[in-house]
Amino acid sequence: MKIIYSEEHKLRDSKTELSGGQLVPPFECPVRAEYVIDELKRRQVGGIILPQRFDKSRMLRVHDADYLQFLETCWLDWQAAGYKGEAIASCAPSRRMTRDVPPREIDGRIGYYCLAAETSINGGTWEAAYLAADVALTGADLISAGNKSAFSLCRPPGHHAATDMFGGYCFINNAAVAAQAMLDDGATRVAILDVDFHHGNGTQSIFYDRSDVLFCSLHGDPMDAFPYYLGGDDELGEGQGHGYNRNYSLPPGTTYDVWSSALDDALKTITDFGADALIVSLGVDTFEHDPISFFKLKSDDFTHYGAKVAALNIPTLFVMEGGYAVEEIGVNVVNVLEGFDDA
Ligand code: Q9C
Ligand code: ZN
Repeated sequence: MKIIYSEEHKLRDSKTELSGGQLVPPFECPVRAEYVIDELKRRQVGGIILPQRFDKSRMLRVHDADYLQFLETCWLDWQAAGYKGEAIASCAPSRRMTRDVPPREIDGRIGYYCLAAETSINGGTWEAAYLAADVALTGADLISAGNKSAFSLCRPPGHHAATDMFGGYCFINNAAVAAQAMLDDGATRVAILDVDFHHGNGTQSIFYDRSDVLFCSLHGDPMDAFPYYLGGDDELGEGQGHGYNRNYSLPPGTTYDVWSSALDDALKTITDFGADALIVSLGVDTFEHDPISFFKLKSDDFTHYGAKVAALNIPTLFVMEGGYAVEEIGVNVVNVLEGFDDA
C-alpha cells in the first residue's frame, strides 16, 4: 500500500486547547503522526511518497472561498489586532441569534467560522492544513489511477470541518476534498466510512443533500460525546441525498462485538450502494485507552476490522483522522492497514 506523508505536518503545533475550562497542550499534536510513520516504517507496510502540491481549486470544490481566505489570514489578523494568545473563538453565532454575516473584526470572524471553541489557530496552521489536503488529494489520484489502496497520513485531521467552519482540531475536510476529486476524475459513486470515535459532522454536512457520496459514520452517541449537535441515527440525508447518510450512535463502554456489528451493517450499505471507491476516515480514538473517548476497542480489533473493509473489494483510500493515545496510535493504525493488506 502506498503511503503519502509530509513531515511538514509539524507546522501545525498550537500550544493551547480549551478543555475543561483550562488552556491545555492540545491532544492533537505533532508526535501523533511521528508514531504512525515510525510504525509504518518498522513494519514495512508500503512505500512512502511525498504529496504533490495542488492549487486551491480542488479545496474550493468543497470549501467556500471566504472561509479559506479567513484561514489563510487568521493568525496575521489576530496578531495585528494586538491579541497576545493564540487565535481562539470566545463567541459564536448561536440559535436564533445571528444574521449570518461575517464581521470585520477578527475576534468576531473566528467565531463566525468555527463550530467549536476548543481549537486554537497559530502560525503554520494554514500551511499544514493545506498540506494535509494535498496528502489526501495525492492519495485520491492514486486511487483514480487504478491503485487498490493508499494511506494518506493527514495531519491536522479533517472530518469535523464543514464548507465554512473549523473546529474539533480540523480545518480542511481532507476526506471530503479527496471524495470530490475522485468524482471529478470520473468516479460515479464514492462511499465514505467514518470510523473515528467522533461523528464526522463536517463530512455529513458537506454531502447531506447528495446521492453521489454515501456517508456512514460509527461514533459515540452525540447525546454523550462531541460534536453533540449532529450525528443521530435519524439523520438520513435530505432531498436527493435522502438515504445516503447513515449514522450508528453507540454508547459509553462499547466493545468490539457491538461496534463490529454496526460496522457489518455499514459495510452492507456500502456494498448495496455500489461505490466505485471507498474513503475510510480512519480515527483510532475508538481505542480503549484513548484519553478523550469512551469506546473499548483493543489493538487486535483494529486488525480484524481492517480485514472486514478489505472484503468489500473496493479501491480504498484511508485518510488519517483522530486518535490521542499517542504511544499506541502507530500500532492501532498499522494494524488496520495490515489487516486490510493481509486479508
Ligand atoms: N477535552 C477528532 O478526533 N473535544 N477531533 C475534545 C477534550 C473535541 C476530536 C474534548 C474533540 C475533537 C478529529
Ligand atoms: Zn475523533
